[in-house]
Amino acid sequence: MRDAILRKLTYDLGKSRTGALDRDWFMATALAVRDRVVEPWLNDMRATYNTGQKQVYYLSLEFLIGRLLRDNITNFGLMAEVRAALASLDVDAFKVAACEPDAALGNGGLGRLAACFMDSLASLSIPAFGYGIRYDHGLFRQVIRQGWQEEYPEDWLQFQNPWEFARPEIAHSIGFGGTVEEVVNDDGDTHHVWKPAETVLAVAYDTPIVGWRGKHVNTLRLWSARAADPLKIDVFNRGDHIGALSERVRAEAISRFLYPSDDSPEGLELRLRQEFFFSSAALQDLIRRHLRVYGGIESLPERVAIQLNDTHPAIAVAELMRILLDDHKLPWPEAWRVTHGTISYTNHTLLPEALETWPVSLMERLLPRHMQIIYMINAVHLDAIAAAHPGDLGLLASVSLIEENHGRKVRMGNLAFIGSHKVNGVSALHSELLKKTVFHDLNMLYPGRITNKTNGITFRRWLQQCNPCLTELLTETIGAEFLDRPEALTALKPHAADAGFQGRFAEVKRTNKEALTKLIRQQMGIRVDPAALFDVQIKRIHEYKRQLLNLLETVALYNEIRAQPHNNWAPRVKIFAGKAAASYHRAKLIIKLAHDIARTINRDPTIRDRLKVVFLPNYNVSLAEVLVPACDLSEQISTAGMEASGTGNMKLALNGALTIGTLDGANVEILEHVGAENIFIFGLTTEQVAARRREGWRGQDSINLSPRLQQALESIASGVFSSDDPHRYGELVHMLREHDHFLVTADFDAYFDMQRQVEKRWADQAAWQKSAILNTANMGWFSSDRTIAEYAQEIWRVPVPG
Ligand code: 26W
Repeated sequence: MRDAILRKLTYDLGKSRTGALDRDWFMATALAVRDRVVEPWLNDMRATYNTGQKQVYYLSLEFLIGRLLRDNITNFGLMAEVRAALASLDVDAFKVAACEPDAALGNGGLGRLAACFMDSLASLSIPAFGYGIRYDHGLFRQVIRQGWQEEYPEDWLQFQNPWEFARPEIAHSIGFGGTVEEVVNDDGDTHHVWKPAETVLAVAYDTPIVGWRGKHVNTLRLWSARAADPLKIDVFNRGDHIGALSERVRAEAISRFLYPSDDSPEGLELRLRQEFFFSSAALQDLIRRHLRVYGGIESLPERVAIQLNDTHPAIAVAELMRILLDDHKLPWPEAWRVTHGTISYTNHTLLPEALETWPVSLMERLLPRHMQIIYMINAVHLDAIAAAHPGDLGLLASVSLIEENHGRKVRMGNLAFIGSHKVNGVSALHSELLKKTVFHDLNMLYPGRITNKTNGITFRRWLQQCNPCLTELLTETIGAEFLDRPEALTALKPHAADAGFQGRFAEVKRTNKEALTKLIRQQMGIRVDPAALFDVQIKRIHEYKRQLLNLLETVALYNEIRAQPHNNWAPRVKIFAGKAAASYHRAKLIIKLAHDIARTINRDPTIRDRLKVVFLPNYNVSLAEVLVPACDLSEQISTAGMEASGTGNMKLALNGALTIGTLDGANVEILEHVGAENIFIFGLTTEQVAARRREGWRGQDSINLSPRLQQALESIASGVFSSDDPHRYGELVHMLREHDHFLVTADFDAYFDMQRQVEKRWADQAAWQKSAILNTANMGWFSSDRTIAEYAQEIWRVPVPG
């Protein structure tokens, strides 16, 4: 390994040992590790073709991967070797690892889920490709200036990406616009030929994805856009050198940026271009591979499973139909059988504003042939329903692929539903709500199509890599079996009440909290006490996730401490991190409020160490890897019925945090697994939330009943935390009093009271540690290996070799 690293440094980077920067050592190490990956990778791909195994294709506009060095090293079992090699070269392995930029090609949960799934697919030896876009710039870098979020471009490819293999020879033509011609052949059959006005090339970049113990290696293939005719030579020769490049700029814009929207589509043409670009490239790529191995297209459903990660690749339904009808000349019913048998779709949100729709006019202009096909799918679909339910116009309107009311739009959720043999939600509650709400009528027409696949997380990254001390303690205590079989963590249960083990478990947590303490001091200049309760809310900033509820409780607690400074308050550090969509004004105001509250509390001499508030900037996968192992209390407090699943909740509980949460998303299943004594559940249920909204309830109704909440709101409204601009939060407080769509005020008292229960448990450290241990012991089921095994068996119908 030492020689390999030195060779890379010399011959690939052209550097000497003395002149090498940490970043050069990172590149050299990554390239040396990558060399170990290549042979098993090529062998696995060959074996897949030779044995005719079914391939899984995961289509996702987001892959939120983070760093890969430690991931590849642990999965390949090379940790000791690499450490020793770097040590012998006098190189600090931690500094080297820290040089790797995060691959932040995703916004949040959906993107991170895709990354966990890639890890599990490889670890279960299921042959799979991830298909997405190689954005030049991932999710924006968040800078906080005077408490306000500012967005800066992120530049992860600045110093080259050592993990990827450029494949300039793998380039598919992606068409846009133009016309559709009807051609009648000698047999009198009509065929359609799409003549795009514009062609862009999708060029492949491959990253090998190493499974646990290096057993299997899959491919993440990301597409980069290139102009088909990068330099218009006629224009160039006329002397217009800049104009000659304009086509290139327009084409390459497709893979320039990740859309930083979260839970609300921006409705921009460029976004639709991105969606079609990568869906079409993926289909062309996998069909070419299929034909090379199997000859005929009809066998696609037996050999290929395509999973749509949300509706972002839903246009694949129409594109696959187009390829089958126009290029392969399949009759409609046969094309539909192949499409429907191959594709399935995962829904990640119930928020109506997040369900994608595209104006018919835009679709007709950008994808004229696809629009024809969508009309045809709709006609076949609606004819069948009209025959079975004569006269039910309401039903037809609700299940149609076209929304007729607010300007004609294509409903991508309905297209994905109709085009799929299975549709799944991401937690038990969410899947049930899908049947009751957004897909109520479609579920009635196609019973059994909706299934549940509760999300999971990869324990390789979210336990072994991010929490090596806990991993070591677990291995010493219950053996190494849990590394391969996460359910084996239950062997920990008998140790939960053992005072000696509790002490060691607490010591591990303390070590992790010290590391976070150091980071907080370095980044923010704030001193926190690692002995305090670390209360953590880390996720996208969104009203439904209710960071505002947490902040209101912080203010109320602050008021109580000030009123009775001599009480025996349990020292607490409230830690926040997360990004707001750049255009989401109210979420950005909530970030500012967190900073205003933090500044006031942290500098109040009566409070001292009893309460500290910290907002860590630029939340990303790497920061999560420090926060997750150091958390005591995990905040999962969304309005019931609104968080599809959550996966941060799983990461924190696995690492021994106790959850304070609502009965929402996967919290419900976490409760079932860890037991009611080991989790703090509060607040309105989904049904109660719905009832309140139906009854026309207003925030003021709840505020009137809670003097504590009144006081907290008044202090915010009157400028206690914003003396420089006392009315800054007038809008926010007004919204809570009048609308409060997310029922922050309705859940306030229950939340406040539950936080006092948390303090009681914290005061009894033996009881707390016991609960924390039982969380770790009972979280095995939430491994994404379990989730992927379920997809494999029930949706993709591929064997799980194990
Ligand atoms: C088109 C704009 C847009 C962008 C992203 C709409 C919707 C999204 C995603 C649905 C946002 C997302 O990440 N959803 C999260 O998915 C996770 C993985 O299933 C769940 O755990 C989270 O509850 C869900 O919010």
